[in-house]
Amino acid sequence: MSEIIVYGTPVSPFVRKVEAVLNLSSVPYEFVNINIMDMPDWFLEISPAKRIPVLRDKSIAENGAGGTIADSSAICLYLDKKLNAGLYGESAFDAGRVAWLEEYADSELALPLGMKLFRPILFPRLTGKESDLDTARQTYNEVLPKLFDYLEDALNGNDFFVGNKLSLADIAVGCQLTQLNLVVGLPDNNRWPGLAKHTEVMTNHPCIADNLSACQNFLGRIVPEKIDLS
Ligand SMILES: N[C@@H](CCC(=O)N[C@@H](CS)C(=O)NCC(=O)O)C(=O)O
Repeated sequence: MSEIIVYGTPVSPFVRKVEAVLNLSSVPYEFVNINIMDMPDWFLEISPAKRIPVLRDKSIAENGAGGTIADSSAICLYLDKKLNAGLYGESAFDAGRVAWLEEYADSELALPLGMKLFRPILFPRLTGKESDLDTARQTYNEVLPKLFDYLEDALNGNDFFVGNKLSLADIAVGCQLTQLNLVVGLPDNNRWPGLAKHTEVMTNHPCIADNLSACQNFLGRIVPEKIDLS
């Protein structure tokens, strides 16, 4: 029996991030699916912000809000401390950079990528309608390039963002950009070669392999083809 429960859906990049951290430390966990369109009351009690993921550590409390943490960043911080995972770099400055790049991925990148590209492609199809490709195209061509420029510079020719070793910054950025890769593809290799390679490496990383294959199973029926937004 696993001590850890993750509540969410694999198609959330924030859930993917938490699963990646657990997998990197080979921690077994139970996954409880939550439908974000219709969150049950018991779930809202442990997710006051009405968001996934939430994590329960049964060694703290098996029921109620007591043994739970909401928000992927809070969860990953907890797991890093609990498991001694070393995902915040080696110095105080590294830890600050990791936290900043995680925040950049989770807000600056996630907002347009999730709300103005991924959802406009996926959500209409869930009810038999056509994707809103105008919105997705505008985000892809007018919003994301500036964010990709910043991330390409932040990589600075390295394979990883901080201390040139895998950290939560890579996981956070990678979990967002794998979302793009699921429905559109990698960042353009000609414009952002470092970021394209980084996304490819993260897409193939064993820590998110199971999550991505669950996403592909689900998306395969709804968005079977990669969509050209250029
Ligand atoms: N800052 C939160 C963001 C989580 C988030 O936005 N999750 C989305 C799914 S990707 C969600 O739960 N959305 C609920 C909704 O749209 O009603 C975190 O890092 O966990």
